[in-house]
Amino acid sequence: MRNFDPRLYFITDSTPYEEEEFLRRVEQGLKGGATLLQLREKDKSTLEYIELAEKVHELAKRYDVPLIIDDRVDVALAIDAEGVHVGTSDMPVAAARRLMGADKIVGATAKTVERAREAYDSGADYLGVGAIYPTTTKVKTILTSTDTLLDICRAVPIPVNAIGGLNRDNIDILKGIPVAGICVVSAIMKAADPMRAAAELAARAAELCIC
Ligand code: TZP
Ligand code: MG
Repeated sequence: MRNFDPRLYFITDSTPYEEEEFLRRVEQGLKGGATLLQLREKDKSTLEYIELAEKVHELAKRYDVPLIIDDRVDVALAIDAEGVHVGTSDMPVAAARRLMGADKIVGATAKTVERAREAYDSGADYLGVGAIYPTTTKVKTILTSTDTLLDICRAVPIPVNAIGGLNRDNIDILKGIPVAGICVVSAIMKAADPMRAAAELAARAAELCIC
């Protein structure tokens, strides 16, 4: 697995934007200090997903930030992305690891200690845990308590990131919980100034997170 810094994990959502504006916002997030980037597309054809992923990968490489593809191992392999993220109803972690190989990053969603242990045992490099707060991003999720988040952090030796409704005004809820980083969509993607939002979050995450 290649090295990665999970501190500020920026997950994209292209839904409301023309491609040019979407790519501009992604670049602003990278410029502001996102340390890890995920392309997350739910409604694109395979061809559209690959074409967008290639463009986003070019940007990410310019900022030396690893690109993770949500859900689609085939898309990740097709563009030689640095990794893939699998959710609870996506491909099993062990299969994703087999297909991606040992050198790529495989991330998984976990909402319980049991799932976290299973994902770790199956070869996951990091976990996303949440939703910590209700989210406006399109996702099938349930709220995860900070107690469960803490239990998961203690249960596995890989980085654990908190996700869901997090922004600069509410991430203090993570104080005292040994998360490796935060994952955000809206807090950067929908910000009036995505670069500034990312910079503020990066600074807050650096204070809060244990990497
Ligand atoms: N998984 C759990 S919550 C979520 C995902 C993909 C969306 C997070 O988006 P936002 O806008 O940061 O709440
Ligand atoms: Mg998924």
